[in-house]
Amino acid sequence: MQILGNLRIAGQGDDPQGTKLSEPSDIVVDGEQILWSGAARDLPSEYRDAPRRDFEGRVVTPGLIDCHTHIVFGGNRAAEFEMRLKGASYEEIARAGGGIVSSVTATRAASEDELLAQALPRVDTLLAEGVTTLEIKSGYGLDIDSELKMLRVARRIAAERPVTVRTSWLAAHALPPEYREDRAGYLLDVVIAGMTRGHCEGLIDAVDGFCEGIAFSVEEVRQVFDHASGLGLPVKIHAEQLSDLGGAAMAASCHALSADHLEYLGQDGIDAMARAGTVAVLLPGAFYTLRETRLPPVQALRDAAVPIALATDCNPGTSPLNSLLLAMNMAATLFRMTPAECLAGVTRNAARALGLSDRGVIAPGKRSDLVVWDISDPAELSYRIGFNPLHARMVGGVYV
Ligand code: DI6
Ligand code: FE
Repeated sequence: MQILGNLRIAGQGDDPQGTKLSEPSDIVVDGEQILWSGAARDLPSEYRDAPRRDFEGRVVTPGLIDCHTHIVFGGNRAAEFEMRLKGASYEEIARAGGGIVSSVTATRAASEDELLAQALPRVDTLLAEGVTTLEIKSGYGLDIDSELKMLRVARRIAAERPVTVRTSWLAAHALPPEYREDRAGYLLDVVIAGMTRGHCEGLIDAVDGFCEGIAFSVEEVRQVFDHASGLGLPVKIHAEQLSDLGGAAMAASCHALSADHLEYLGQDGIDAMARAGTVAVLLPGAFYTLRETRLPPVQALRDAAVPIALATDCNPGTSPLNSLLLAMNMAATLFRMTPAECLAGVTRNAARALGLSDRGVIAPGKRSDLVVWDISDPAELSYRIGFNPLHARMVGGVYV
């Protein structure tokens, strides 16, 4: 047992003024769990003799959660970046066989060790900013063995670093060249058959699909989700990123944990998400990289009380972003989310987007994943650009 003493807890819970700070507080931790938190003067006597580290009034938040990444991939897409700067659109590049497919070639060619070695520096950058839980998707393999290879690398990241990794099966990310004439065959032979295998191997925590004109239709993703439900796996979706196909509403009807991107989401989708409790995951790094001008419907999501999470979407094509703090800043500046919403978006609501009820808030019984910051106002986490005020972090009760 140990005490993290003299901290000010950044307001969370359902407090709309969520960037308020508590009075000087103590957090009692026992192994992977928080036992108690509250005003220092109320510390129960049974804890008083536990070893204590004094944080001198610093601000503490739950460990940050990056709930949407494609951080395992081979190679990079700097050349495509240059093409887009010269005017080519993301969709044009994708249709010409570049885009996702070029990352697929590099990912297939890489060994597990090589993919791990390429991913770890990106992971380490996130962790250095206080990320303690990370979602990682497959989707650059697009054949069963390569997709499973990606997920094994994701699991190895959790073994190599102090972070919880949640994996998502995203074989329905793009159609690989060898199936160009056989969409149905790809869905059955690779997406669905591979899902069953990955599930049997314990590699899949959730199933995702890219629902878009350049990817898969609502009906195709629904077929993938039906199979996931049969296996008891939760689902999530990439939807309404480039157009409004109604993917978010379909996903909500399948009780999706989250629908992600959502710039083109309409009111029907919002209502369906509100009814189902589906989290809206906004990805300002992709919005920024694609120079998108259509804003996600933040006010309508608020009005409907849809929980909003934020993530990096770290991927080689549309969001080469390795900073969750920068994602918070972008969401505030570009989407006009409040600093309190940004903080909830990478803690409480991000936990919900992953179906994790044991984290994302500082409360008894929750995981002892905590970050102490050298700031005086929690809004600084969203306000500053390219600045990391992390002072200390604890993962599962251990300072790292
Ligand atoms: N949406 C995205 O923004 C990424 N995947 C997706 O489904 C882009 C993936 C890529 O271009 O490599
Ligand atoms: Fe994505």
